[in-house]
Amino acid sequence: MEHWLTMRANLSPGSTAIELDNGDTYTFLQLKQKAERFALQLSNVHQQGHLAILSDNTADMIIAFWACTYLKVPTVFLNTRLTLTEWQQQCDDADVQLLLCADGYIVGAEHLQQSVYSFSHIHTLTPTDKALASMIDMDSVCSMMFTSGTTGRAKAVMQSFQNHWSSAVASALNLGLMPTDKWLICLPLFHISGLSTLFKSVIYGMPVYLMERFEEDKVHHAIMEKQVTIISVVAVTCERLLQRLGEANYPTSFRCMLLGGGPAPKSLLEKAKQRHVPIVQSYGMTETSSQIITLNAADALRKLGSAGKPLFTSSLQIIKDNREALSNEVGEIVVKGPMVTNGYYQRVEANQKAFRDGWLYTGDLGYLDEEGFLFVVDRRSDLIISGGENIYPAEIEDVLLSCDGVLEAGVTGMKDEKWGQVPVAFVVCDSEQITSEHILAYCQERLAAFKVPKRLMFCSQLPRNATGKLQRYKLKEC
Ligand code: S0N
Ligand code: AMP
Ligand code: MG
Ligand code: MG
Ligand code: MG
Repeated sequence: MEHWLTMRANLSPGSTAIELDNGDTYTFLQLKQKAERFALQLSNVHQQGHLAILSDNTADMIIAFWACTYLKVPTVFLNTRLTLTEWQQQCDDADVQLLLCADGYIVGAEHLQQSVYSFSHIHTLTPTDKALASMIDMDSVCSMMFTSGTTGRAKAVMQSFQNHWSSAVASALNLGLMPTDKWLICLPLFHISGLSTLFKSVIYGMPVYLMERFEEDKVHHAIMEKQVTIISVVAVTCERLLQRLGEANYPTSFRCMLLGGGPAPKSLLEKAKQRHVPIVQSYGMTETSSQIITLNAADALRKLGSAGKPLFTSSLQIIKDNREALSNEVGEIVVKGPMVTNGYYQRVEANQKAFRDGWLYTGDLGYLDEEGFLFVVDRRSDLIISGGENIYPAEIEDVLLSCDGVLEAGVTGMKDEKWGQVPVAFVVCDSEQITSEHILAYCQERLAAFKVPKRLMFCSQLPRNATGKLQRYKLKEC
């Protein structure tokens, strides 16, 4: 296929591709020209290998990403909330050779072993005369993002152009496409929730309204005043927007608030219903290149609480004891479709476990009602989701165990008003001298702030089964 951005710049050169909240705009032609120029500048310092981007949502980040596609280089997206140790691990795991970052992150990122350049530095380089890609190889890897998967530490999910294409098309076949559509991005572009909107923009010829990060006042203002028609949210940001909305109503042109990334509390859905907020519930993950199951607007109220039905071209099964579950019987959610990843980068064992006969075993639990609507009842084993960010207990336990004096550690999620869930830790220590301040400070140096346990409990032993395996679900009884 011809390069999507090139094709779009030919078809709709003067249409808006990006609108920023400071009023700046870029047309598709400008975006293509800037991406091509950036690619040629970048080719001075990038010869081969994967390239990582570390940035909040900016136009430069979008330009740098499309530039990578013109160089046929897979982009590894790093979460800005992580620590240097975590970035280093992910860069190493994903074989990153070079990292590009927003100017604000250069001071931290400079300590990485990879070559590191700010976007501003690349802008100062003289473009080379390298030949840029005119075509897209649909089967090649376009992007990589880390997620915890069902078990173990973070793994890089490889998303191909085919995956992104299929996701964007399947979404449009469900939500429809209006000439007036403008999709607001306030979720991070380093998550698929944000990134997927960039493909929709170029494939549909639709403007995105880009925010550097989520701020409820600015998002509220944009929905009220800037003719935004669609926004993607997680439960926490949805809640904050509904608070901000108060007794008011959004304009009728605002047609979809796509909610995903974790469980949606029934109370939140009820509140949205009262305020006539057009919530569209969905289920999806990094591995499915965004939503794969979505509740269409027509069923939204009738099936409140359901994540919906598979998008066109995808399939869904509930598997229990190696057979398809009956209606209303809970089992593992298993999905298939052209938007599903081919696997985790260099993780043979994890791939064997997650993919069987072309189906992705998600590790999440759910059931289908008589009409085939999915209800998600529990997430993948042990996964904690805090404000849409994944926290895998084993990762925190490893850090705790590496702290001098900590003999045993167990981490579990606890319900939290603000974040949905937060991690709490239980430790067994070899002396009473060791303080929780010391242990938490140790964690802060090594873990993103949202992963640092909100509470630390000292115990004399942890719940284990006969073979000595930690029983995390029993931790709360400690
Ligand atoms: C919720 C967000 C916006 C909170 O960030 P905020 O308010 O900007 O916080 P900061 O100012 O950065 O920090 C203030 C303090 O809060 C702590 N903190 C920040 N985030 C969290 C968090 N998540 N949990 C706990 N604490 C947090 C900071 O550490 C700081 O603390 P102190 O002051 O102590 O230092 C932000 O977290 C956010 O953007 N979350 C959403 C991330 C996301 O997009 N997740 C989805 C991932 N999943 C997918 O992408 C697959 C599903 C999917 O594709 C999808 C999902 C949603 C919608 C649509 C789709 C789709 O299918 O298209
Ligand atoms: P991520 O790992 O960041 O890609 O997030 C995907 C995970 O979020 C899924 O595997 C689920 O555990 C969870 N999730 C996504 N959508 C829903 C939903 N509608 N209800 C409950 N959990 C969800
Ligand atoms: Mg360096
Ligand atoms: Mg994740
Ligand atoms: Mg903030």
